[in-house]
Amino acid sequence: MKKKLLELEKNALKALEIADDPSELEKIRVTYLGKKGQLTSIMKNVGELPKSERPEAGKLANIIKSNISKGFEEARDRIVIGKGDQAAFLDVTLPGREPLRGHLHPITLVIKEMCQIFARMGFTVVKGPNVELDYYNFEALNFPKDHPARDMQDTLYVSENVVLRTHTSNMQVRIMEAQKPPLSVIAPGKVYRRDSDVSHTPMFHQLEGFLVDKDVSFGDLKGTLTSFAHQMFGRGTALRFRPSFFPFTEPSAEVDIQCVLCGGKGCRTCSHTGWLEILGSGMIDPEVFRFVGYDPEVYSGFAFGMGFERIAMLKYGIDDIQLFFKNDMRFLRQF
Ligand code: 2NM
Repeated sequence: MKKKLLELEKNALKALEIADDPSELEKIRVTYLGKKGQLTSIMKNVGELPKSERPEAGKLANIIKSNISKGFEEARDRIVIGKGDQAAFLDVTLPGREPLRGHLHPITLVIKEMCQIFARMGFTVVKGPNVELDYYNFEALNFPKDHPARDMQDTLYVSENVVLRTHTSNMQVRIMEAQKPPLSVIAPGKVYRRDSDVSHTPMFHQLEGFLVDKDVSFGDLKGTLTSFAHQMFGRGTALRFRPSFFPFTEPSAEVDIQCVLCGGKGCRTCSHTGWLEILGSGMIDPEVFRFVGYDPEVYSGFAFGMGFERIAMLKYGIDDIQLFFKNDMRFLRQF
């Protein structure tokens, strides 16, 4: 019986291998696996064997049945799909699978929203090179040669005089060189610094803005940034301007908003201070105007810079900056 079974398996698999149309396939199925097929009739005979041989024969018959069934399915896939006749397997009554629909990245959403706010206030949006001359990234912005930002620890150098820009202010110099005031421009884009932990990534996104005209005052800076914060975080949001230092502005101020999570009462996000730092700003240093050939006695202006990731984290309540760049669908799907 064992020999018979093995022979039958061999013949069946061979037939399945050669078969190349559905009706032939069906004939093979009936011949070997059908109710009156060869395998079925052999299996019926198992009962007539001596008792000691029955288990082994039964087991073998079952294995062979499953091998032939598998061969049949493979042949069916090969013949039906190979001929492009998928309709044979297509159940048109099943609900369709919805295609994955893409959407904008949370950082892109925040970039768009912030650019719209400043565009409504009359700012022009410009973009420029990410690989920049040391001159535009540092020199003309009044960062002296021994400034710590120029250290290799902080800046990614391409060569001695070329860096990956560490801020988007490189654009401000390029614009001022090419145009005369009045000017109001924002520059969104990628910037690069040698840093990586829960609050830093080596690439992040920044918005810098500046405005130059006659008689621009610190009041204009406060008004513009207050209007921005109110549009971004809500009308009632309180702001706080703290004295600070930047090489390209004098005087300089860091700007805090009332904590968006606790409303100023104090919580973990604001380190129990009630305030969140969101940007740096100041009146453009006369030294910067000298570099680009503007007369500091005639013109004045303000400038500011902020990180999109930080704003997005506050807006959406995200506690790990790395999440933005991990491509994890469980995170991205939520926006
Ligand atoms: C900041 C803070 C303060 C800034 C200054 C300039 C320029 F080119 F006009 F001088 N652009 N951006 C600036 C000033 C950026 O970021 C924290």
